[in-house]
Amino acid sequence: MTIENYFKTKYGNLSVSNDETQGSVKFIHASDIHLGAVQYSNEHRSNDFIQAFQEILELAIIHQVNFILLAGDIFTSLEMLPGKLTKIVKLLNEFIEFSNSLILIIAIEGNHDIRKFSRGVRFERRGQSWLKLLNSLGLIVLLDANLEAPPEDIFKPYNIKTKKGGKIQIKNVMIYGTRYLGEKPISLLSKIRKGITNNNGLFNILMQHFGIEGQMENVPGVKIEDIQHLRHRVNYLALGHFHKQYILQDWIYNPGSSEAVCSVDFSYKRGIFLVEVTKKSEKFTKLVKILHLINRRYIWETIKVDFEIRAKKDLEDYIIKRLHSYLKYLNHDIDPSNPHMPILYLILKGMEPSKSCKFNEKELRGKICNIFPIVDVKIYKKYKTPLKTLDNFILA
Ligand SMILES: [Mn+2]
Repeated sequence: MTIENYFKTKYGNLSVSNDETQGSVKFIHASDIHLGAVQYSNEHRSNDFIQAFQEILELAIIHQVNFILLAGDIFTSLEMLPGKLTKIVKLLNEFIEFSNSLILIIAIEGNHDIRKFSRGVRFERRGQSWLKLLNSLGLIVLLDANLEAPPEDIFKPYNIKTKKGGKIQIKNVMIYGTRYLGEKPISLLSKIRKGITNNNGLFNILMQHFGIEGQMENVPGVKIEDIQHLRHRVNYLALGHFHKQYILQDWIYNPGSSEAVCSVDFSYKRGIFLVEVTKKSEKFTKLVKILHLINRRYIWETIKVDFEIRAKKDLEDYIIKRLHSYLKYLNHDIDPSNPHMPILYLILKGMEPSKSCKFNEKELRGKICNIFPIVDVKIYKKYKTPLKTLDNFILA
């Protein structure tokens, strides 16, 4: 993962060139990479998110795309260790060098890019993000619009010198983008429509960070009927926000998160889109392919405790004995940085063990990771509440 000159070492024979004779435009659409996520405070798990980003950059080289779209939540919060950011900056520098600056990375801010939780308090000072830093270093193109301006000035062309703007044209594709507009962006979306030039002979992409209502249970989103007015001006709505992948009405695209940010994400269809846009006799056609990323493997196991255990050590021994039989198929000869080494979700069921069995979860996780080729364990206790015995009634 921290190999020097990663792209050169791996793809030295491949050269990225700007083939002007090619009539089509190719791009990758990814979102919700959540760089900086420290899942279960595990170092290997936190590297998985950078690894997923590296894989997106690799796929851009392999497929020789013209640009990469990152539709928000590229970072998981403003809290980021310098070592992690150094890795990301180094990766971007190497990518730019290897691709001869021919593959632009175009991004917008998501809700996570601007959020910081410090000692449980939300960080309120607006306007800062790691994406702004990467943009000022010239490593990415960060788009944002001025929604207070008259329609013709809402989206100014991105200026390479000032590093500001709300739209950028690459061949015959125009990409528009804004910052995160909140959970209810409806009124702002009609302003956005006015800022998008219609019938310009270009393929219009709009990048936004919001979800469509109904695509994820119990998660608020924008009603699909409320964005139909954009359809006449936008050929491809590049969304981010919901970690579950969906494609709607052949113009709304949400790739899902690149890695699983929480345990439920593992069950969602997720990945990135590889899109090819071709113009033939004044009409655009697009071909959208779903690419899957090599994510961290995961396994769920359930252990039922159906007899009375009185000592902590007995409970731990029992769990480890059961895991020996469940996990014997796992390969012990792989390194934890290898995403094939799984994360274990362990459910404990059955009778609730007595108070004397209360184990230190961190300690048990450590023990399990030492014995088995497991990168981390997350333990869920789903015990039955003990039945009231006749004695309880008498004492009560
Ligand atoms: Mn997200």
